[in-house]
Amino acid sequence: EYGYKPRKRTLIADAEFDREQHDVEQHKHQPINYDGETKEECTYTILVTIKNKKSASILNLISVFNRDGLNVQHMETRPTASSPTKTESPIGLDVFMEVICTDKVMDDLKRDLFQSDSKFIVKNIKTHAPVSNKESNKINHENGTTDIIWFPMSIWELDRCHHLHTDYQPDMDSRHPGFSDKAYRARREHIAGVAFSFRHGDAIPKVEYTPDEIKTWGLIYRQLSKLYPTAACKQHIHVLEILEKEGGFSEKVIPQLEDVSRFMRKRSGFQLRPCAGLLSARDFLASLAFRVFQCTQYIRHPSSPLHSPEPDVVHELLGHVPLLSDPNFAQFSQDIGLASLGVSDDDIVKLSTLYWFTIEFGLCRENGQIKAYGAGLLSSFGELQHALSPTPQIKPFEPETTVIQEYQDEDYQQIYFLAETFEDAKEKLRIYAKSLKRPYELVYDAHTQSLRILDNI
Ligand code: HBI
Ligand code: NLE
Ligand code: FE
Repeated sequence: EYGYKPRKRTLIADAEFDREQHDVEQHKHQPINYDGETKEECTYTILVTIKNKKSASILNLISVFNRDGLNVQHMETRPTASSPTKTESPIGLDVFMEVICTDKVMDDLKRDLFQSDSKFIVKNIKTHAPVSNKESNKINHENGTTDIIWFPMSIWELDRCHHLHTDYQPDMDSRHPGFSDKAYRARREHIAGVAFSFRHGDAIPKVEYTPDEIKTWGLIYRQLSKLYPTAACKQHIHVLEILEKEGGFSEKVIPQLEDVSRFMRKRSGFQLRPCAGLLSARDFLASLAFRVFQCTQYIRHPSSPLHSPEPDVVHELLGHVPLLSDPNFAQFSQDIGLASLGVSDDDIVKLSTLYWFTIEFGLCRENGQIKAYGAGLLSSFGELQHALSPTPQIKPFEPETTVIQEYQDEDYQQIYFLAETFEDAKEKLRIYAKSLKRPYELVYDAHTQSLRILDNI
């Protein structure tokens, strides 16, 4: 039995999740004073639209940023999706900047931007500073404009998609089985370090697993292997067989992510990148758009081997990896990722729910029988049996109804969704994705692993 009931990972919390404020890496060392103002420099992300006027050029904008004490780290432009105001001609330029400066310099900059004769529309300024008691960093802009949310345009930019849900870390929640286990917490921190220092293009560093960790892995591996022949979908069984023959999978060793990633790249073009735990849904889904799966590298606490409320290396390697190595399923996963780029927080919640009931807890039909393809089922001995028992309710997978289904992640699911085939699910997702309000029409270019904006908008 597992005793850990994590805080309900509600959909609301996810929607309200502020990406910057949870960036563990960036503001550990930011001193704040009692006004909540950072004395030190911090990082700001700024989104400005340049209106399509003669006097409003990008050089003009840059000159506003050219000031002492302001360091531009990154700058990117894209055509504006919609008309900045109803009377302007439709095409403007969105400029996304990342700058480092103090509060004081930022205040001066804002003033100058707002006073620049409305050549520019300041859409969004956010700080990477910790929670401050300033109301909000968002700018309430003119009617008719919407925030354009930053998203990665290339696989290299996934280095910025690492915002963690800190409340699931073993040192943040007293109900976590590893909370009072100092050695486990230290271990988790060490392995988190690998993820924090990883940059796209690096080989994933090896983790030397301890005999106890390997014991936990072996125990779960043996138990699950008994259920797979009757419970797992054929794609999972097929790839796991190959992983055992060629990929070094066995109950005796925990496979290294770099080796597994190489295997996946060969089979479906998916690859792994190490992450330190549960990420924000937006970051997690965005990486799928580039066929990158953010993968934890630590193993669950030995006190609850047969069900873990959070992802761990067992869940990723036995649950996700076999299916992500299947080309059809890989395409379905990438499609969810592509659908998520730049959409509203509400739509992110819907796509997370869709992800939850398919990639995590999906059931499919096979020769008239019901099988599991969801990774959360395939990595949990307890829930896999539960899902295929007569107890839970089973509904057909239909994006419109699936995305609004409520769920909890404290315990086994009460409801599962049944897909006829991956092909069928993919087609339904494609139609659903079209209905989402998108800032840009995007196409994925597999050669460069980046996105192109279609210029017919
Ligand atoms: N982060 N590392 C990691 N693994 C997940 O499975 C995961 C996540 N963040 C968000 C998330 N899943 C869910 O919100 C999905 O429904 C998208
Ligand atoms: N419950 C799953 C397991 O025990 O492996 C993990 C689910 C992660 C979302
Ligand atoms: Fe998962």
